[in-house]
Amino acid sequence: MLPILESTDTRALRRLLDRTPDDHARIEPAVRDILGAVRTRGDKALVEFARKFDRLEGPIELSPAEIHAGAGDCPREVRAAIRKAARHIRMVARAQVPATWTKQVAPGVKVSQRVVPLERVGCYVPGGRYPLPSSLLMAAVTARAAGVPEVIVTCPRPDASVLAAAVEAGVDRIFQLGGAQAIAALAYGTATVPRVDKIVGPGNAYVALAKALVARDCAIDFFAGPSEIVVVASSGDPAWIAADLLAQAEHDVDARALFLTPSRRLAQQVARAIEAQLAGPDAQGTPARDSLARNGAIVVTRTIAEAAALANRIAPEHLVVDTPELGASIPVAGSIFVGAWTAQAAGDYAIGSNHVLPTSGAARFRGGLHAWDFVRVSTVQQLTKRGVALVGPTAATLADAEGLKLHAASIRARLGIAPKVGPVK
Ligand code: HSO
Ligand code: ZN
Repeated sequence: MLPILESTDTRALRRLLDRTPDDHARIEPAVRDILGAVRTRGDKALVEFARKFDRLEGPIELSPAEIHAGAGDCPREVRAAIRKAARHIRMVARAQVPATWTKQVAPGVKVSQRVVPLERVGCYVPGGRYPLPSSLLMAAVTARAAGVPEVIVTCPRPDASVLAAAVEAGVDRIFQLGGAQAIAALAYGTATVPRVDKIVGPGNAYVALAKALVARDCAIDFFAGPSEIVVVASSGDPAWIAADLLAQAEHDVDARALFLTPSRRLAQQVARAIEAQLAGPDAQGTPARDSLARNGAIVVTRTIAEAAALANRIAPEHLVVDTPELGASIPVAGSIFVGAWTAQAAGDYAIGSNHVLPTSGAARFRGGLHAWDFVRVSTVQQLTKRGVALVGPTAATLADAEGLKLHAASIRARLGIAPKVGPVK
């Protein structure tokens, strides 16, 4: 039975909140070795690692003919669902693309925002327990919608559904690579794999650490680790709440599912519903029970406001609330699902919002994967003679205050005050 904790039990609560699974220190030497080997030995190292870690023999890259033939094996209804989900994701991503604009700051002082897509991005698609065509769509469709001309995918074992998603998203190239070696290939490039400007997508601990380690040489999105869900509600259908918690617990033993409520009665009903659903056929053979036993909990709070404050401290990947007002009172979450009809797992696939989301508290400082992740936003500025006459004196005064005389001189030159010169040696 899922433990029901009291919010007044500060010790139990702290144990629950402090639990950040962090085996990075343990795996770091191995990940560094893999990155170094791919960097120095390129394709040779990739082939060795593919054989050793993924038991893969074939060529690193799939040909366009192989991609299309494989995608053709995907059942027709799955392909139709992929197409529809992609359409929704595209619609949302297009709305996200930042606007270009021009602002007249003062007469003759013009500042514009320029938005330019990245040249080439790499989407990591995990090849773990389940094939994840939905994760490919979330990354690749969003990249394309942002205008990225070249989108490449790495996936150790792309099945027919992943290939169909790649075709739908307009992916250019697919490499059968997984783990830290895939990240190294994307970040540094090899003879076969081109170096990318940014790597996005979720992965296991090795992938997450490899992304963090290459981040000095290649942009990355963020830490997207084991799935998390926090449901905050004072009312609702216990079977539906239980189903949402179980759905994310299904991903991984490290997934985390929490229910925070001021209603003791609802807490008990949800605990019973979880037990009943865990005994059902769909839960068999999944990590859901282990995941809940390790990282799950129901917390009974004194008030709904206390539950909201607790959720905010957790900064969950997915937040599920029963009313819009409650959602508004919890600003720190990766993605927010409002109302009983909003099945959180529908958002994993087909609502159109992105499911590549920050985990382990990273929602404190950013939201999910977004069209912004695939563009450079720069400013372009232009002064006229009148413009420099307006802002030049202010700038020169500040340059003087900082003691940067040559800065000041370069500005005053435009104001008719020639830079000081000395004898040329
Ligand atoms: N809930 C996962 C994404 C996913 N679910 C893929 C099903 N397939 C992380 O947000
Ligand atoms: Zn999911």
